[in-house]
This record gives sequence, C-alpha cells and structure tokens, in this order.
Amino acid sequence: MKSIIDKVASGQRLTYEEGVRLYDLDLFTLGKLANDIRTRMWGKKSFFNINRHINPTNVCKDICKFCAFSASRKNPNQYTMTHEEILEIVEEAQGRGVKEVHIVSAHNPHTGLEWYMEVFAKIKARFPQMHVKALTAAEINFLAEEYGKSYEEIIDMMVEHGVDSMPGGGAEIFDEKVRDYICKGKVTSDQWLEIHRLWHERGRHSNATMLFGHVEEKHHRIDHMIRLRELQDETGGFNTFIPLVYQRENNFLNVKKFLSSQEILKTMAISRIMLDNFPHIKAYWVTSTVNLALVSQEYGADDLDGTIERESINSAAGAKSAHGMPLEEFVALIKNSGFQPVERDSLYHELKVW
Ligand code: V47
Repeated sequence: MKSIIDKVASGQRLTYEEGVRLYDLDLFTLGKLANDIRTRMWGKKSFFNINRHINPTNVCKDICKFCAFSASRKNPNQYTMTHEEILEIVEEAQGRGVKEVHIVSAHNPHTGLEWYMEVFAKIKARFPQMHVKALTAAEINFLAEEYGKSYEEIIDMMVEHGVDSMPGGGAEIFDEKVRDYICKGKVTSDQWLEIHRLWHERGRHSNATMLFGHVEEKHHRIDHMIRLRELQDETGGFNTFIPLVYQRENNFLNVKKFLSSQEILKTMAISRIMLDNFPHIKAYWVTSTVNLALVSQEYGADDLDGTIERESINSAAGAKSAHGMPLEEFVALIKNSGFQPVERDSLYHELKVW
C-alpha cells in the first residue's frame, strides 16, 4: 500500500489494479490524498453555475431498470412538452439570472427528429447568451438509430442548431455484463465513448457520469474511470467527471442495499486520484445529498453543479431535487463549509467570486 500512496503523493498515474486497491485504504488517507490534488489544482475554490434543468419528455423507447423517470408501469404519467412550453421555461429562467439550460429527454420515438433539434435553434434565436447543454450520448445514439443517421450527421445538426456542450448522462457503468443487466439495448459503452470522441473532435466539450451503488462491483467503477481517462488522453475534451449515486425508489432494479456515506466519499476521492487528466470532479448534490456534497469538497470534489431549479430524472427515483436550490442558500452553504463559492459559466470560465 505504501508504494501506491507514494505514487499518488508524487503525482504518478495509477494502474487499474492499483485503483482497485485504493478502496482498501481508510477514508481519511484517501481523503488526504484527494484533497491534496484538489487543493493543488483549485485551492479552496468550489465551482457552481446558475442553471436550469429541463426534461422535455419522459416517453422512452428504451427500458433501463434503474430509471424512474421514463413513463412506465411505475410512472404512468406520460408527458411531452411543446417548443413553446420549453421556450417559456427558458424565458422565465433567464429572467432569474440562469445562464445554462441543461436539456435531457427520454428517447421518444413519436416526436420526430425536428422536435429534438429545432428547439435548440429557437432557444438560441431568442436567448443568444444562454448556454445550451443538451443531448446525452444515449439520446444521440437513439436519434441516429431511429432516423437512419450517422453519429457525425446528428452531431453536425447539433452544432448547426446551437448546442454548445454535451452533458455526461447515459454512461452508467461501462462494464458490458453489468450494462447488459441494467440497461440492455441502450447505447453501448463503445458507442458512448465514440460519440464523445466525435464531439470533442469538433473542438467541443462534454462531461462524463458514472452511475454507482447498484449492482456493480468496485472494480467496475475503476474500469469505468480508466476507459474515460484513456479517451481524455486522446481528446482532452472532458471538463468534469460526475459520480452519480444510484437512487432506489420507483424503479425496476430492486436494489436493497444502501450505499454508505463512507463509500460515496471514497468513490469521490478515488475519482479525483484516478482521473488525473480531468480538470474537475463534480459532487452532484442531487444524488449524493447536499450535506455529503459539501463534505465531498474535502474529498476531491471542486464543483457542486448548480442551482438546477427543477429536476425530474433523479427526483423521480427519490432524490430531493425536484425544486432545485435557491442561489443565496447555495452560496451560504459553500461558504459555511469553508470553501470559496465561484460562479462559473458552463465551460468553467470564472464569472464571480461570491
Ligand atoms: O444518465 C437515472 C442517471 C443521468 C437514476 O453533465 C439515475 O453536468 C441515480 O447525466 N439514480 C442523468 N441516477 C443526469 C446526468 C447529469 C446530471 C448532472 C449533471 C450532468 C452534467 C449530468 O441520471 C442518467 C442516469 O445515469 N439516473 N436514474 C437513478 N435511479
């Protein structure tokens, strides 16, 4: 173990095997190693943005066992927003100072490709300053398959219609066996990585998530991180890694075990250590709880996402995020935990130190 600790302390990259062994370290040793890296990179800064999540439809062709958001036997209330409804949300949000809309939908085969794409152009035409973060690799794969297009063609359309950056959703867990069990038929791991590679080749940025705390084992998490690290070595296009804690309510995975706070913090710290080429690690308060996200700032995380305003995917599965968080409260929580709240734009340019 000492050699692994020495390697991390001297800034050397860990192998897959060493990454798996990190889980055997005690929480405080891991925290210290991760916090040293975080402090070297960002000092006491904790980044956030003023954003609005919009989930325009929950009608989905795919069946992911962990998902409580898509309309199904457990969630019979289907909805699909019109473009006007989406634009009204963006208008109200802009009025409150929101600078990014994060738009993620289910895979709805009834709307047509235009419904997905044209709303971005309409947003950009009416609100040119608004950053549009939209379409996960899972949605892009769905649109390509459904409408007989290549990934390149869908990505060209995104660029033409004004999408600025891609969110990190749909990555789940890359291990093929686990993936087959939790979300068979959805975008494969290789496809997810390929789509992000193509997006990065256009000079664009994206994020990467990892859904953990369900049926996967610890070594699957390390494998997931290594696959991301390899792509990042090639493209440098990822901004942030976001470990998403699995929420257990209203879905078909039926996981009984509870992930301990200790393991969530360890995973946060291990992400910071393993992903030495990712600028940011995000503690997404929606799935980790606010308090644990604040503690995560001392375990490698330097970003807390944002105010969110409304959120449907994770809150459908039990997260306490349906109504976001008021800006003043968000800033006060970061300050009270001993960190410096830095409002950023979607690409991590610093806008205001609060
Ligand atoms: O891809 C679905 C996850 C993701 C559950 O890029 C669940 O900045 C926990 O990707 N328990 C969507 N998670 C959210 C997402 C995201 C969130 C915040 C920031 C960014 C970013 C991206 O939510 C899905 C899926 O992995 N999810 N069901 C669940 N039961």
